[in-house]
Amino acid sequence: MSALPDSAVTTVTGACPHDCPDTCSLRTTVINGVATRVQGNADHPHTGGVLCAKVSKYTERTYHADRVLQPLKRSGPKGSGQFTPVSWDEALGDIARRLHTIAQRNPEAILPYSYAGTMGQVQGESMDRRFFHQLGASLLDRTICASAGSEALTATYGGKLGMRVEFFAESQLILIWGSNAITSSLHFWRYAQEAKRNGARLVCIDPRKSETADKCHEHLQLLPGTDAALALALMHELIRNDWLDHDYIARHTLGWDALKARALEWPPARAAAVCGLQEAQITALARAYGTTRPAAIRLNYGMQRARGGGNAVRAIACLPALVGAWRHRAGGLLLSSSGVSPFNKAALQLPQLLGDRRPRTLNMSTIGDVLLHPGDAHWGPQVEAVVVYNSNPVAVAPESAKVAAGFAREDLFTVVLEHFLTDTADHADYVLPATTQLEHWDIHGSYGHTDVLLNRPAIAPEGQARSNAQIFSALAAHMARLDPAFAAPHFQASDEALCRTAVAQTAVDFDALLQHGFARIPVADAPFAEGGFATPSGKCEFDNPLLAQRGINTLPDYLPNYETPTAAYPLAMISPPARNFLNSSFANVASLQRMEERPLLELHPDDAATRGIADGDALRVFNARGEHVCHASLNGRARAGVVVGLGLWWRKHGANGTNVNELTHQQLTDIGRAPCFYDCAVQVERLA
Ligand SMILES: Nc1nc2c(c(=O)[nH]1)N[C@H]1C(S)=C(S)[C@@H](COP(=O)(O)OP(=O)(O)OC[C@H]3O[C@@H](n4cnc5c(=O)[nH]c(N)nc54)[C@H](O)[C@@H]3O)O[C@H]1N2
Ligand SMILES: Nc1nc2c(c(=O)[nH]1)N[C@H]1C(S)=C(S)[C@@H](COP(=O)(O)OP(=O)(O)OC[C@H]3O[C@@H](n4cnc5c(=O)[nH]c(N)nc54)[C@H](O)[C@@H]3O)O[C@H]1N2
Ligand code: SF4
Ligand SMILES: [Mo]
Repeated sequence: MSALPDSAVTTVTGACPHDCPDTCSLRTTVINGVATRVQGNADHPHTGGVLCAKVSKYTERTYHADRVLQPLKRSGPKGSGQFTPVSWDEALGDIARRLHTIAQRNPEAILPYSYAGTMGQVQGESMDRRFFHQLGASLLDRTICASAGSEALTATYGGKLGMRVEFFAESQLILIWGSNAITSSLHFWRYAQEAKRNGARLVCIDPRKSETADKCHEHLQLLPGTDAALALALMHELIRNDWLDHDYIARHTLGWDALKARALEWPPARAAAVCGLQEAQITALARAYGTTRPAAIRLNYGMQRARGGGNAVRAIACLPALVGAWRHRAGGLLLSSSGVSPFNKAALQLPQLLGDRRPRTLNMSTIGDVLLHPGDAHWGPQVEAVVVYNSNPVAVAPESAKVAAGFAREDLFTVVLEHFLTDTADHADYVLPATTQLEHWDIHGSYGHTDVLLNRPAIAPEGQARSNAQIFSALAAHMARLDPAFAAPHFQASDEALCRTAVAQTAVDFDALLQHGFARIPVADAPFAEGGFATPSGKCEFDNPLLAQRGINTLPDYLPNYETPTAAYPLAMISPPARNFLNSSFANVASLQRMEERPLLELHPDDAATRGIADGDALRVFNARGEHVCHASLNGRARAGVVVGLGLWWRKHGANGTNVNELTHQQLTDIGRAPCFYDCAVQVERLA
């Protein structure tokens, strides 16, 4: 390395694009145009120079031998993953003609499908939206992850806002509720560790004895989907012992009398029976929460993936107001901070291109049913074309047998923008090679902290890869030959110009971003210390009258899971993230795959023993929807009655060509129309 001239070695500041609350600032070392190392930026306080194992391996992913580096056209049967390379012109020309033909009949027969493969404003939600708005395609309800919790939080506080993550370091009690922080929000965990060193107590509330539970002082290992019952019993104890901040309740909350009456129906013994906990665990937690200041709750989305997930978030979100925790900057709750995002989304996405058209909205969480729907007068036309980017629905969406059957439809025209031949890309008619974060511009907010980050390209695009925004821009240029509306200048904006548009007329200074890579958004230290909730009443809405209009109970309640155990399917299955994957991303990176070994199902030793299953045995986990073959892990993390299939492997990695989503269903949460990944009953059998 010392032989190289200094000028050939550069360090480029970027941002981690992944769906992770931490949104780290990256420093990429580039030698002679090749990225050799990706590290955490020590100058960015939340990153603190530290990255997770996954993104530390980013060069392995970027230079992976399996990267798709040129446009591919299907050459075998649908779903076979057989392709031949074609030129960009041939691919985009044909795609434009196909989409135009469908749009002339009815543009709603075209469906964009994207999620958070990158969370960037430009590569995630800019030129693509302009393109589909101009086309008049069906709109997508992006519910697959967080909409139950987000809508529930908004119904209670008025927006996605909460404690600033750095102040958890000053808390004296932290409830880590439905989150395996060591896996999924490592940089929050660093603040929690600091608090622990300063004497704070850490309590984990999770059906799995996670890596995080191992490191907390207490662990309440409740049954999946029972969090609302626990929260109501905590309220019961706060009331009975008068551990309440009466002044805060009187001035800053709405519906206290009704909530109080509801909570008094939940003595700890009742909740203990529902949650599968000891009564004493609940009363001890209530005492700690009622008598420790400042007390903070780190809620995460793991606890809202069940039928009552929205109500559970509402119940938990009431707790800080009851004890006046919000008065202190190190007290309160954090689920998501994305409400402070300053971006000018309308300027990026140009919804006015829809004109007076009002296309239908289809829910991404039921993509299986959506693709299999024949279409009718009420529902609208059958989906004839789907354009997928930043997502791998065949692996990540629930009830994957139906999702795969939908994507396998011979008459469906499918375009997938990807880095790799994922399970979804295997079903494409065209696969278009997309750049990775090291190869393109982007700009990022965060849902875990409150900074804005700029991502500069560190290297030139690999092969013929183009960024998502450039691909939609080039596709628009081909469409313009068939429909002049696509010739408008807003389809030719560069990625860097789109980054500038994102923060134009906001408090964020683009030149400062260019210089430092990140900028702080001004936010109050203790956002609700004096009330000031963004709800219509300006109060924390325990009782929210507007929910009634949507057919939702106005007061938080416990709703049992859709799938409570039965004789045929006696085990509850949850499928939270594996530490070394990010959803289904990284599941094909060899060094990370080795760390996760193979698809596993964690079982309690008693549940294994009654089935004659030993550690490492091959097994089938099944229900009426399908079966998944994997191996038993008796690592002590599962509680009796609950099995854990850590996700998300690709289907094609599975011994029988499936992953855990073969077992999940498409019913939706109480609030937010989201999937119920962790509300799923199964049976398990040793494989002969
Ligand atoms: N390494 C890694 N990091 C990730 C991800 C990843 O795949 N891998 N995914 C990212 C994404 S997309 C998201 S949305 C975030 C958030 O990710 P989350 O979905 O919040 O995932 P975790 O933080 O792992 O927390 C899930 C925890 O909730 C527990 N849980 C399951 N059911 C229940 C329940 O009913 N009640 C309670 N109290 N707990 C329950 C699980 O056992 C698990 O330990 O993480 C992001 N970070
Ligand atoms: N059983 C079960 N299922 C789950 C979950 C669970 O806990 N259990 N978690 C759910 C959650 S929280 C979420 S958020 C979803 C996530 O589901 P997805 O959003 O689909 O996330 P990934 O599986 O990471 O797939 C993202 C894909 O985008 C691609 N990609 C990344 N960057 C770019 C880019 O710049 N351009 C293009 N064109 N492609 C790019 C990646 O290569 C990857 O294949 O999964 C959900 N599914
Ligand atoms: S995935 Fe999360 S922890 Fe890892 S580098 Fe990205 S933002 Fe940081
Ligand atoms: Mo997610």
